[in-house]
Amino acid sequence: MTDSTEATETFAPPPEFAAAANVKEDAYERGAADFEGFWAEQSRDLVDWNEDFTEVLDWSNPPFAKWFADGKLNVAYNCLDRHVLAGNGDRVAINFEGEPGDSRSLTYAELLAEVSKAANMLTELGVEAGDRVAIYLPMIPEAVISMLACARLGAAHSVVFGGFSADALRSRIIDAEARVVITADGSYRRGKETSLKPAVDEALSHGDTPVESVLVVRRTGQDVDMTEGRDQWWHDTVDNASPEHEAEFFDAENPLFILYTSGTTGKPKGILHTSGGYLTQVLYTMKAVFDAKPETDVFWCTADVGWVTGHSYVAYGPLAAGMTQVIYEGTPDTPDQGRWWEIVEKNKVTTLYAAPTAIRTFMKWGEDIPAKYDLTSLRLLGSVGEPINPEAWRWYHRVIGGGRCPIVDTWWQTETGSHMIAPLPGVLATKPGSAQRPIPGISVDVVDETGEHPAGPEGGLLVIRQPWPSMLRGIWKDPERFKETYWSRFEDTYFAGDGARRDEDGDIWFLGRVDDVMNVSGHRLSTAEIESALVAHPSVAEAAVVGAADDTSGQAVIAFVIVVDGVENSPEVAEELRQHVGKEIGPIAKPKRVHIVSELPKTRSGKIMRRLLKDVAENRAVGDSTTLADSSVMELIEASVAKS
Ligand code: 6R9
Repeated sequence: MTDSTEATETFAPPPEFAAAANVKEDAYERGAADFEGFWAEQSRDLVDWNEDFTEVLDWSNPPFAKWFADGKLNVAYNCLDRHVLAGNGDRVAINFEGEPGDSRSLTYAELLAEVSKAANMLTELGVEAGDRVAIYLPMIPEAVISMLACARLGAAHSVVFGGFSADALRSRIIDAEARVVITADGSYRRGKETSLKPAVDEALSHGDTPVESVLVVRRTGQDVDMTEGRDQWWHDTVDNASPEHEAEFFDAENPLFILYTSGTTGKPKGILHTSGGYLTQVLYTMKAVFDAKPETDVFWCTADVGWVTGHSYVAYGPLAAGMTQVIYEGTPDTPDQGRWWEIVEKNKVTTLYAAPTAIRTFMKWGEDIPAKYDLTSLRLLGSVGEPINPEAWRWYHRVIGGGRCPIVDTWWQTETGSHMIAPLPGVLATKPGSAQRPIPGISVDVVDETGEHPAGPEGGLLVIRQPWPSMLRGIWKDPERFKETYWSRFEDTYFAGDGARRDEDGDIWFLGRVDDVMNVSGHRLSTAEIESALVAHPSVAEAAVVGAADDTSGQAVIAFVIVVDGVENSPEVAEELRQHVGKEIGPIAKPKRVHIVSELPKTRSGKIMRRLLKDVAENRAVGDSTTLADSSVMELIEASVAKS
């Protein structure tokens, strides 16, 4: 079978980029020779430890790892105080762009003062080291300020994405036993005011949460109900608190945050991350993968703080690295489809980190939109969240990166805490569609179903062989589920749940979640591969493929496709696309049905929820869609499928 995703062409880093890169080829060897020694060295180099550690890794009770356990540090101190003490207090930490066009800049000294005030206020509310605080905020500076204030106090935050429902918020508050909720009246999205506070009121209305206090940031000024004795305005309390706060130092394994992530089924898992190891690998990947140059770079990670990418590469990574970063509140098409590029031009962004789904949307809108802006400040591009199809990769490289910016396709998970597989941009010639190699100090394999043999050329399962510093320390309050989900399939080996294969150069290509691998008449087909073939057709803007139960073939390939403007929704077009896939990949991959739809169901982190499409394809009632960015999408899809 031919492979439509394979790209023979590679892109060597520009010589100046390679020469100036922070990390060179020798890092791979050093990481492989002695991974514990390697990570100890990175940690001492990149993290300010208040007390040095004597033991690097304690793996005496797998899968429960401890890294740098007897060291002491404060994560917020590493993000703030140390930069101010080093004389960089005047450097801009955050350039905030509000959706309506307002903007706000915070230097490191100002951010330290804001975080100190918030820490003092949380202390007044009784928050102590070891407690949990729920954060339900839009993408405004107070989200980062709140996270860092918790870290400063040694309290763990549980950020709940602002697009989640009151129910989702309530169950997460209860599971984490949060005492305080930090929220806002609302925010601006798509040119409109959205509200958040009513969802908090509803979540707390059952009286079954341990929440004692709610802090409310005023963002839009809309009317909100304030419950006496429970709710207080941020501007009445935090703003009046003292801007002085002395950081205490905590154990390396002190919990930093819990972040809930939905499994394919069942209740969301509270992924637990701790401090010293997490910060070490987040900082190392800032340096190695993002080639962070804090004096000159302007970093923009477009992810929401409600997602792990917003934790590691908005709240912690860029700040711990002392960089200037951009935070944007709203949607890419407000007030028009050039908004992102206007932000890049205005802020002279050097490093842009985004999801493939956003790139494909921009492709659909057309390259004349970014062409109107000066994007020459960009020097490095990143991709995260799902496999980036080679078409989108090339477009990103050419249209956004002007052909001169390396692209780092970064594979990682909420569970891994930071990048695991990604090219070092100054070292490897990058390959459209491949995340390529584990970063130095990380050891992965692609194995067959038994776990005993390397997978063949058709691919297999991705596993991680050794513990890594930013690995999850468990599932909150559920050690059994932690073992069962990740460590039971293969002994002492982390099972990631992703399908992958290696090409002849040893480079890794992701094939989607294992649950997205289809089996049609005994042939293994990847959803990602067929989607890539569809997206490569000039009529297609976006595609999602699922395997639906089929009497004859076991599973049948069903495709949901968004066509580009000007192409009509007709049986002829659907048939042409079927034939196209057959031609590109092989007749076996030809979708049984192609549904042309106007939207695809996506989470706010940009992942297509194939599970829901599968429900449609198998004529079932659509399952839980509460994590969708826009829950009305499923009705639109069901309606267009019914018509076709
Ligand atoms: C960071 C993040 C994790 C899952 C992961 C995989 C998919 C993420 C990817 C990628 C291929 C990449 N994924 N990045 N697949 N190439 N560069 O996305 O965390 O929300 O926990 O999702 O996302 O399937 O297992 P999370």
